[in-house]
Amino acid sequence: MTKFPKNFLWGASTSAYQIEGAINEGGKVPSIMDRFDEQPSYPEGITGFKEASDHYNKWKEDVALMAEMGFKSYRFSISWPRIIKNLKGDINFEGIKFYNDLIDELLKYNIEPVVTMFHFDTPNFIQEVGGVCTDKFTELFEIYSKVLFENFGSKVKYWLTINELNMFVMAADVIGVVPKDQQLNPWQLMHHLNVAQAKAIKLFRKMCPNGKIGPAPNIGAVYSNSKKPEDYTSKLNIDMVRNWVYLDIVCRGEYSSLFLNAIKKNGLSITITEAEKKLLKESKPDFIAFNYYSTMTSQMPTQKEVHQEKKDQQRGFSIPNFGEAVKNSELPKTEFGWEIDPIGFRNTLREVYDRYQLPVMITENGIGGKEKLEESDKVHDSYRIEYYQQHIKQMGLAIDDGVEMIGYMPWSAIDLVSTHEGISKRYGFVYVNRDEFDLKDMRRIRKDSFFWYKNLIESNGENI
Ligand code: BGP
Repeated sequence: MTKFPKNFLWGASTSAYQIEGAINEGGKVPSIMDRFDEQPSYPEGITGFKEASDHYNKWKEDVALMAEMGFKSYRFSISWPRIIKNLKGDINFEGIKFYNDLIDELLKYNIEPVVTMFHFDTPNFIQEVGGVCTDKFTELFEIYSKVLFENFGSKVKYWLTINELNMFVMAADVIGVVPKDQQLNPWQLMHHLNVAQAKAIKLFRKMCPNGKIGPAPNIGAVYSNSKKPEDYTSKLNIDMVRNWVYLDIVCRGEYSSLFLNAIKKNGLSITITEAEKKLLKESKPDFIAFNYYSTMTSQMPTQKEVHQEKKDQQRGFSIPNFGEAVKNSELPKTEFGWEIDPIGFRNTLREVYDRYQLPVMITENGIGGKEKLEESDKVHDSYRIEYYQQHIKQMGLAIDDGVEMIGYMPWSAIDLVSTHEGISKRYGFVYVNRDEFDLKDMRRIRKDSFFWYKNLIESNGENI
């Protein structure tokens, strides 16, 4: 049985726009997520983010529940549109107070705050000038970063730059991070985000010399679908564009020549200035945080056309002479069709650590499912307990293998609204009593997994 490190950060994760609600309260300005559900592409019969889990008003109760579970850490995002009011960078002090109070409350219970600076919710005033696809974005992100470090830098030790930077490339339309009608070169967009991230890291070194900062992409090992050598080539290709390009740039400070050649073959390129090259070289992280849900399996496509399944983050795609993501017949699936691969978790941890030799923090991992509130306020989510048991065991094996780990913050601390599948796709240890459109009383209810996780944390991972 693995011995987890003494100060291992057991906890869980959320993001502002998926949990807070109160989109017009406390001086918050609109974000692209506030009205995402009104876009024609948003699925019907699914709630948006206007009320979410009303954490903006219930945060104290929520933190008390985290403390009751024994959390050592809590990963949440700060809402940019709650902090900055306009292009001039005017500060909303009510927003600053909200997060200061939240952080103080966490520290009161000895819960380490782990802050994501940007989790999908671009303020509308930035979208109006082109959003994440422009140079302006990188400037504005630096201004915002300065405000964050100035106001919270002395209390928050662990910082995450941009949540799932790779999903801006791979699933922008599904998650709603880039409006559907906006034309873009996905790799140039990625580059803007990478430059924004580098600017934040550079500033952090100056302003918070005692803190730690890292990226937070979504990473998952890629398997070859067969013993055919060409399928292995496709695995290498997909690994490069699904995983490594996002970590190479921040950990090594440059794009690999294989990656640049690969996009060139598809008629694309990235414009990189000399100043950016220098900046990227000098902005390295202290650790790697990543979100893990599943692995991907790949083969060399036989068909000649690019095709992409529109479903979600786990979507299939096929690029001629490059790679095709296919279903893995060895793996079971969640109710929402995501492949479940606990051993893949160990494999991914090993690959990430071996490649970059930096401590690792897991900032998401979890299973979404439909749940029923039973009599006397019970929620029997044994499938979630089983999912966590399997993944935590494999994480333990990765630690035994030699992977240096800081903490585990699965998704999510309490129920919240999924990126595009509503509140019925629940992830939390705590049930929030609302339906897609009936807000009921938003009561918080401890699920079976709540008690299981509490016990696990108390024993530092031994009582699994
Ligand atoms: C990640 C995001 C989260 C979260 C999670 C689950 O991609 O960082 O914001 O929502 O996936 O995905 P979903 O909500 O689509 O089920």
